[in-house]
Amino acid sequence: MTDNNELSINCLLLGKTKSGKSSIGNSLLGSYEFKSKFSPYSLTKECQLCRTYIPQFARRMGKELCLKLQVLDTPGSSHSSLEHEEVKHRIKRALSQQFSGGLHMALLVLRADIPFCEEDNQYTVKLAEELLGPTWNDFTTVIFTHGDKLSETCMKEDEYLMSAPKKLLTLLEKVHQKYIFRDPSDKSLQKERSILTSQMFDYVKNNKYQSLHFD
Ligand SMILES: Nc1nc2c(ncn2[C@@H]2O[C@H](COP(=O)(O)OP(=O)(O)OP(=O)(O)O)[C@@H](O)[C@H]2O)c(=O)[nH]1
Ligand SMILES: [Mg+2]
Repeated sequence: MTDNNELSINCLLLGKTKSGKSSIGNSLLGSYEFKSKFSPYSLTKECQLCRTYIPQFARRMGKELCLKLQVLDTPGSSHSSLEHEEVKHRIKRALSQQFSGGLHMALLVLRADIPFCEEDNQYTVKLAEELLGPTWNDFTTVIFTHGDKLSETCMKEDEYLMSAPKKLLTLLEKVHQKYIFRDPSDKSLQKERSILTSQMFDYVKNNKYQSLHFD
């Protein structure tokens, strides 16, 4: 996790197609690296790794630490042209090829504006379990996209969660209440990156900087 004056987070984006994975990836990187747009089909077909360095991310014992952030974008579950097994196979292969240094966090991307239905998301959660193994929940953080719809309706995050389906609350319990609401409105990519990375870093620290390794 810490190498000289460098911290590192290796992050995997997982979620249903059109949940906003590539868009979050771009915010994390602070630049438009991944293709992301409205479309009636699944846009991302291949896994793609991009990295960025964020200087002066933190300080330790008077020294400034830079964050090396690596983000793996992936094809989504319920893909419009790939079978579930093929999606899984592509992500599995990319994990072992790209994250030889281990994975610190998987971001499980859910749309805040679509009611959580277990049946609909079963492949997404299953994918996390299948790819990350029995401790998947220690390494997984739920990230809600379209959080801007909450501010549009003046709904607070805790109000949203209080009225959320039990299945969603059970999932959040499983991942030890690690969740982030994303609200990209009125923010530059850089500003959003700074908010997201600091929340992610807290979760990685709370998980004792552990990382998962793949064959
Ligand atoms: N308003 C709003 N739009 C979002 C948000 N996140 C993503 N979008 C939009 O949703 C659309 C799909 O986002 P993508 O990032 O392409 O989603 P994806 O999960 O990568 O989709 P595929 O690769 O096609 O499976 C794009 O038009 C994004 O701009 C969000 O938090 N708020
Ligand atoms: Mg995509």
